[in-house]
Amino acid sequence: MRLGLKMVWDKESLKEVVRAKIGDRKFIVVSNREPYLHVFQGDEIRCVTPPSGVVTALDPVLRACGGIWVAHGSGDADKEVVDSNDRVQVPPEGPAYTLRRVWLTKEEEEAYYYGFSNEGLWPLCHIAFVRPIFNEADWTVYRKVNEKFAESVLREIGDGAGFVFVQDYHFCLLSKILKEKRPDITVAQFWHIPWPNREAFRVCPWGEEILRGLLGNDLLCFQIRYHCQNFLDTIERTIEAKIDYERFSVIREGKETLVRPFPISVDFEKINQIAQDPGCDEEIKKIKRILRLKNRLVGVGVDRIDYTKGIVERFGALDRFFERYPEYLGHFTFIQLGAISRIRIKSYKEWNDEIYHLMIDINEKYHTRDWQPIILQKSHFGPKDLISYYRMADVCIVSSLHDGMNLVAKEFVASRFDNNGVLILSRFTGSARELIDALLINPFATDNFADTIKQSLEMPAEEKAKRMEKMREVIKENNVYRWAGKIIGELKKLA
Ligand code: GDG
Repeated sequence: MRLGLKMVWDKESLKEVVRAKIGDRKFIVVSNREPYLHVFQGDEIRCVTPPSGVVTALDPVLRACGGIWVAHGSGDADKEVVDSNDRVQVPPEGPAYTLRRVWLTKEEEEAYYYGFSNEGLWPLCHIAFVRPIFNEADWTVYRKVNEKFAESVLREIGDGAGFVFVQDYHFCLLSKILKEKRPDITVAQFWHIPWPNREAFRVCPWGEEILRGLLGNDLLCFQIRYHCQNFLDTIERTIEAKIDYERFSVIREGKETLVRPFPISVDFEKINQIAQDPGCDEEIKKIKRILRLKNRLVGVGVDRIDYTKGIVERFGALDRFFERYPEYLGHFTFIQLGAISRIRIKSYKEWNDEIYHLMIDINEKYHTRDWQPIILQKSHFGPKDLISYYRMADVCIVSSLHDGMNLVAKEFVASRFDNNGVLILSRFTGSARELIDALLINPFATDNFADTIKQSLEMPAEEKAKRMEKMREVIKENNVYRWAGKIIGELKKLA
């Protein structure tokens, strides 16, 4: 589809690119989190989608171009629905690609996922002031799990040619293992979270091995150029390798790894369509009735409950806002949708408790007979429900302390076909580089944050529309199909 002179990527154009560039090679995506989990509900088996930015972005790509997605089978009914090769066709309502499940023991999940990945690498890469924990036993299992995934991927490729697209920080060693066994396949990896500067990275005891593992890739992608630069800088100071700053690549033992920024995105058209469905209007009415919102102004936040998302800072700013501008008491309600995440990790549990108690304190301070300032909903929402909340909001607040991209900001913009609603967006997200018409904030600057909430609620309709229109143009053009198409185009040059 063309928009003026600019090409707008969609499912069809991505399909064409995949056909032309990948041909009959197998297309394999690897991530820790699976796009569909099967879970028991009483005697029935239900299929659910997890709250994950990686899944949000990759599922439309796989639906468009088919292929195999290798991931950890973590649903309690996952084993019930796979074939003898641990495969199941998804999505259930219209199968478009193969999900190949890898089984991990409880101990493996504990050490590789909760341990090294999420207590070590996650805080290491986010400047969120949570100390990374590096445990030798976790690292040993992490390595083993990377080998385990490599076996599954190699089995899926068989003797043929293949493109493997690895996702995220759970697989720092996977690409190297794959290339050692099959130098002929092309391997790329997308790092969804930030890459820290070299001073932060050097505290990791296995930093060198991690860097050597990542240099197994033919193409290594980050969200923004700044993370690429941090990566190259880390390589330069840590291991023996040649860096070509012109080509933005690393050469080590004769092998080149290209390092490139590719800002990830969402399926703009799909979200835009769902938002216009009359079912959404019905849903909004229902939510307003159940939450007794009447005709009050509404703010919305949607996050996995994670300390990097700045929810405590957001609640702090709301407190300051009501303190400074009491005329809004009873007239503005903030709804926080928070999907529980990684709750087995101590810092996550503590954060959950802190958020809950903070909400209670703020509500106690300001509530009236029929109104409370913050409503916290911790249940899991389907994509349609989320879009109804986005559409209902006068303001959506994204206040991450550090975030690779943040897809919630882009989803909100894609939902607002009415050109209404204001986005308050943390400067410390990758999205802030593209969405410059949002109201950009520093989530640590509470007074300014509180004033920005007021500004958002008082913004003239004309200015809101102008800002939203511009942001929608950006996301419409830079959608997730373009993201995938560009990466596949780059890979083809290397194959
Ligand atoms: C990483 C990086 C980067 C939320 N609650 C529910 C739900 N969600 C969905 C949202 C959104 C996704 O989860 C979260 O997206 P984020 O971008 O905030 O991502 P992270 O999970 O932190 O992921 C991040 C991303 O990778 C992609 O590269 O943007 O920077 O940290 O899509 O709508 N989804 C469902 N139910 C919920 O209750 N189904």
